[in-house]
Amino acid sequence: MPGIVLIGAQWGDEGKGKATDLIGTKVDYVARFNGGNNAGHTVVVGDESYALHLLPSGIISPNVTPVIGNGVVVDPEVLFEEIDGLESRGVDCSRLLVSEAAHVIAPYHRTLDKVTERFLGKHKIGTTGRGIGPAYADKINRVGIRVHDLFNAEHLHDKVEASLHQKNLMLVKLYNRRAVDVDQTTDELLALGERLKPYVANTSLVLNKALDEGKNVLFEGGQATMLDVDHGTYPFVTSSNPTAGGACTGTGVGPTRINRVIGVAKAYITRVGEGPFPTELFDESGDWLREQGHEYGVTTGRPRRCGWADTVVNRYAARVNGLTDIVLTKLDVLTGLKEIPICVAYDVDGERHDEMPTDQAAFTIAKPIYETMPGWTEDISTCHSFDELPATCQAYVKRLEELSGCRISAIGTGPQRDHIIQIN
Ligand code: 2SA
Ligand code: GDP
Ligand code: MG
Repeated sequence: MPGIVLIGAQWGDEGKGKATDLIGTKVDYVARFNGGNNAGHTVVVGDESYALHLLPSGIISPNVTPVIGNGVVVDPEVLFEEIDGLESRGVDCSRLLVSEAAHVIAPYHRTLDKVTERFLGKHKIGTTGRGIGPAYADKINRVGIRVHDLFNAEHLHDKVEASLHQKNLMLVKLYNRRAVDVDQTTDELLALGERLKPYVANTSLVLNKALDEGKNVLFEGGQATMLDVDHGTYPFVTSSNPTAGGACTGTGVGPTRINRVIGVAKAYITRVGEGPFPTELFDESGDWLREQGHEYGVTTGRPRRCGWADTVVNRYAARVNGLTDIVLTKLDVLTGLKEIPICVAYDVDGERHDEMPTDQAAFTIAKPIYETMPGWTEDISTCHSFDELPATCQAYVKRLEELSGCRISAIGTGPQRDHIIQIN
């Protein structure tokens, strides 16, 4: 039975937490494969709302084993805060498995993230400041600390020394900061390792065995396609691969084990941080979407930039992820609009582009070409089937599906767990 990948099709915050939770009731394992506590997923269960950052959404469901894969960067301090917070609300986190090969975010990564952003000035990326980029940079530079390094004092000291050598030169000479102490950092990491130990496992082996036994595994992406370090709007991206391929490298499971790839897309679109965004609205429509959709960051509280649906982005996401279906969220937010524009292509310097330009200079100046659909005023949160939706609302969904080149299998009609229409 299946390996299902679930990813963000746009710039994040599409409602992946809710979509994961929807499928989560049918799965045995939920594995995160990229990013870290830069993610913010909201899962609403009854009257309770959970904001998850590093923990997989499956942590809320007692029958699911949540897994943090090798592709995730783990800040142990944040992990424990999140575990303590959930356990104080009665959520049992003892089932959690953390890959021994995942990289660790150390305090100096957080410092470097903030200092680098400040140093970049007008070229800044608008990161979440959680140390994500510097931790992945260390991984690629081969000076990273992995979870299994936390269990051997001598070995860890060696690794921390190697990792800090160049950074301390930079911190002191370039950023006018104090050097980070190797001994003290090693001791801090060893203490964190002690608490982490019971959760640590060979998660690639666990997940492959689970798939061999016919268990259902959901691979949950953090961030989204347009923030992918390879396929996103580089350099305004995160430092991992949130696209579907990342599910394999980020968990140690081969592509032949994936049976379904779900893309989560909002009925409009948002972005946080810097970078190009062709359908961004700078007028009152943008403010209206932000307020209607409560578009503020789950991790940092930053107001999200808002814009009309962009089907060039959706088509691109369908292609680079090999999407089998789309879960369309937040359709209810558009209720009350007379007309709803949909971006169907871009105008780049007078030339029409039906597909995403890979040249970022072209994407930065891309102007949306819109088609306009009639809106609806009826409350759709009480609709439980596609046929119950107002006719103009059905037409909007059908047009989005057609332009995105991918089947829409479910529609979010409100923030609650049961505000969803499944389409067979
Ligand atoms: P980073 O911190 O190095 O990953 O930042 C690099 C870029 O990636 C963007 N990014 C995100 N975009 C949307 N949502 C994210 N998670 C939080 C949420 C964001 C928040 O769910 O609301 O609370 O602000 C997320 N994480 C990273 C980031 O804005 C940079 O553009
Ligand atoms: P994620 O990062 O993709 O998991 O998304 P976030 O949790 O950061 O942001 C999505 C927000 O939209 C959350 O506050 C969800 O509760 C909310 N949400 C999800 N689906 C729907 C929906 O269909 N309608 C409405 N109104 N809100 C939704
Ligand atoms: Mg989010």
